[in-house]
Amino acid sequence: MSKLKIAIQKSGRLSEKSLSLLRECGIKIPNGNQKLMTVSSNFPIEILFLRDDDIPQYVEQNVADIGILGENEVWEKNRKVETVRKVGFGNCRLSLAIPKDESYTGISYFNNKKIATTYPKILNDFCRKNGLNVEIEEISGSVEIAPGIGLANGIFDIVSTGSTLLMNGLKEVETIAYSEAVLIKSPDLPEEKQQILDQLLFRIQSVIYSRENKYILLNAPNEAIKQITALLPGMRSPTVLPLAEEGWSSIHSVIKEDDFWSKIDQLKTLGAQGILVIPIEKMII
Ligand code: PRT
Ligand code: ZN
Repeated sequence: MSKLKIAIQKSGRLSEKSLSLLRECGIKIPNGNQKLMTVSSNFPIEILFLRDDDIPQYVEQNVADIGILGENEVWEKNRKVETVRKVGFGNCRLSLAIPKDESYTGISYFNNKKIATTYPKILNDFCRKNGLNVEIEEISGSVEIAPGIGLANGIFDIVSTGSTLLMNGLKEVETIAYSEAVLIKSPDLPEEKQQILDQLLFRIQSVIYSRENKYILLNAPNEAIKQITALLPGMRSPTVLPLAEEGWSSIHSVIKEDDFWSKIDQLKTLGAQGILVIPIEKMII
């Protein structure tokens, strides 16, 4: 039986999370990612550990069938690959930054300026779309030091917390794109491999649902059931079970983690007590 070959980052920000996602999908992967390649013992998949920059090319050339990498690399490399879905981590933005003491006058500030970046294609596309005449200085790392050493007037780079910019005396002035880790595939995946990918995608979906949602249990007076049900619609509708104490029920449902804190006060006002919020291991809708 053929195996699906997945390329993930060998060592870097996305490595651990890519491996954890596969493991949470129930895929057993031997420890130690120092090797170039490893095979799962319980799912027809081979894992290739590569530099993230190389993943689009390898997927285009069918060295790997699928890959997980930052969408920014997909845009930059512009290879013939299909983006299948986001995988729930690696969020960042691609921004223009300039020395903090410069006064920023809007995007035309960059006209006839030099910008250092490791993402020349994304930057060039942006400049062309906005009619900017910019000199792009491509460098392979430590972009944030470029203005300080006189290599460029500004930089175009990935930002997440913003502390790298701050530490280098820079300020973020334009956000050009938001990126996160995605799963890509080769556009000509054989049917057999597509079937394995479909199984994997089904598992990824259930892992992502379970990360985003929590199981919630609470006790409430019967007269509040209707309003609480409206607040906690759950997957179909909540389970309502009578408590031994007359006039009270236990309500079980599923809630989005992000919604929980905004709904908690309303639940308490409606008389909810003994609220428990429990992680969900897997969730299939
Ligand atoms: O060796 P390899 O080529 O595989 O790795 P790499 O060094 O190219 O990539 P790596 O591991 O740094 O990042 C992999 C992917 O993670 C990127 O392509 C992005 O999609 C995503 N990602 C998410 C980030 C960041 N957040 C991030 N903060 N990639 C890089 N950074 C860097 C950024 O370049 C800057 O130097 O972190 C610094 C900014 O961080 P803050 O928090 O100070 O703003
Ligand atoms: Zn890289």
